[in-house]
Amino acid sequence: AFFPEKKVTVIKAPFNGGQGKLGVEQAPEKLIENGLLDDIKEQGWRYEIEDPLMGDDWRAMRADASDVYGNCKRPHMVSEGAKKVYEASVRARENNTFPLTVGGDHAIGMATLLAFVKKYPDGGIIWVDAHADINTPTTTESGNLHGCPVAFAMGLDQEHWPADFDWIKQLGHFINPKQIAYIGLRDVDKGERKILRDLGITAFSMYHVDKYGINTVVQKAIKAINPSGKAPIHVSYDVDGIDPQYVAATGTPVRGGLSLREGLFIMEELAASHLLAGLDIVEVNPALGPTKTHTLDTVNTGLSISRCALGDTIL
Ligand code: B3U
Ligand code: MN
Ligand code: MN
Repeated sequence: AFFPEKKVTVIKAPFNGGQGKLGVEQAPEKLIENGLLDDIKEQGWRYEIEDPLMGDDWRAMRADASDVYGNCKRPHMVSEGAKKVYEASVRARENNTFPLTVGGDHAIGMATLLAFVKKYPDGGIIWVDAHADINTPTTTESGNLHGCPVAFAMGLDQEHWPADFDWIKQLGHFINPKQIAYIGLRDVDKGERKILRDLGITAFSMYHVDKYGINTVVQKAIKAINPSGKAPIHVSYDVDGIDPQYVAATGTPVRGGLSLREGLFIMEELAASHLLAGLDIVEVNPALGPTKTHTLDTVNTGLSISRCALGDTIL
């Protein structure tokens, strides 16, 4: 087991700079209010909390209209947020605790992935999402950096990075295209498709989930990123991978997603494999539920993902 001490580091990442909508920064508190920490204890883990974004004026950073680079929105803010989450994530890895990073928007995924591969250069990554989040500063149409974290973690298109991201170049490591697999894709931009194809990245869209079933898809994904069968696996879980009927309170819902059970099965299977070595839960936006019930459903889905990851939910 990778975590003999059974200790979680809950990394709060109330970050909203990777996209345009306010409210996603409320998610860590909402998840905690609704039982995230109690669940962790209940499942036999100890925990500590890291709050790496505390103390900075993110509101002011967000309001800074000069923070643009070409098409990219708020590169300085995103770089600062990602750097702090990276540092907290590295600390958790050094202490051999299980990093559970709670966003916030998905821009911080570049940080958790880079910290993961610093510790485990041959680790595997599963990215659950409706979107591929592999736009580069050149391909992004929206300019929202939560659509780009995988490209930054891979070091793609570095010549066109805003200078704010120099710290990533200086780390001396990136993730390799062979070590990531996607599940749940259904809204992939043209430029992203080309990147996925050119780099031969393993990607299971909703078509593949329907065609093979979720169990086969998870087995294939694990095999693709972890040929030895022994490497640790980090999951970056964008809740919009799950269908909006269960997850309405998110910034960019896309119909035709994973059922709640398919979404949870991914985590149950990884927990059962004893390879799971870290989890991000991102893009819950409590401000966007059309009703309170929708918001609570979404928050509860986030909590279920965490429980399936950390616990024995299989009986
Ligand atoms: N690919 C689009 C849309 C998007 C990506 N991630 C989310 N939406 N959540 C983009 O903006 O890059
Ligand atoms: Mn998404
Ligand atoms: Mn995402």
